[in-house]
Amino acid sequence: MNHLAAFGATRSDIKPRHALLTPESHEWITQPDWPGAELAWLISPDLGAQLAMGIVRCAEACEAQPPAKGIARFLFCLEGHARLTDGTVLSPEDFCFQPPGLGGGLHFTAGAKAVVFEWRFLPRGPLPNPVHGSLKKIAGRPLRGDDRLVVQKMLPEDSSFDFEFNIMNFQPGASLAYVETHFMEHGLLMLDGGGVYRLDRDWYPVTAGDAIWMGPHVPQWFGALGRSPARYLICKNYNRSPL
Ligand code: UGY
Ligand code: MN
Repeated sequence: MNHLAAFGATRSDIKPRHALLTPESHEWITQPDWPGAELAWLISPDLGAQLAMGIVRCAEACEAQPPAKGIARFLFCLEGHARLTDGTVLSPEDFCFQPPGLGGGLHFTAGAKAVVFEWRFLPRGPLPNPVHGSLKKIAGRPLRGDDRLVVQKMLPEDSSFDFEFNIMNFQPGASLAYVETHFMEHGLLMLDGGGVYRLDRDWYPVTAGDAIWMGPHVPQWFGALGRSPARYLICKNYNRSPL
């Protein structure tokens, strides 16, 4: 816990179109459909977002029931293990995608921690199949030819998917090439390192464990600082028209 939190300070900042959610302000809850788990929902539709993003932690073994009707789920394992209904075991840096009504629940071992995303899936034709994988097996691609900024795409680039989930890897000093503005939203979790995130007209120092919501059209830019690489997991509603 950040000692300044005892004096009412936090780096969290909730604005109408973006939010920075830092660990000292996480509020842990329990939920009947996640028996035994504690959840800190960091992004939710109450903010104006089209997605929910949270951290789940399990002091003892715990469960997640399948998502509600029409809802898809993506989970990235941070610590411990999660088991899918088909017996697949996810370890740290492994992930799974569960389309609505497919993929079932999850079982977590004691000490497990993961970041979870849920959203109302936009079906166009047949649903994609559930996906699971391991980040270490996903090849990285330089973004716009910059080999100091490498993207790993965890889901297939197939138009049946309505969201993408990527890992962005920045060498120290690397940055996004320009200030992006786009109608798609983002949910983001810093995994390693740190830097400065520009959101709208605010510049925030960010570090591992920080989460960000970027609403539609929010001007956004990141520059990695320090001596070690910075890495974040980012989701984006894509493969869709704005109308
Ligand atoms: O895919 C993206 O829009 C990504 N480059 N945005 C970001 O990192 N803020
Ligand atoms: Mn973007």
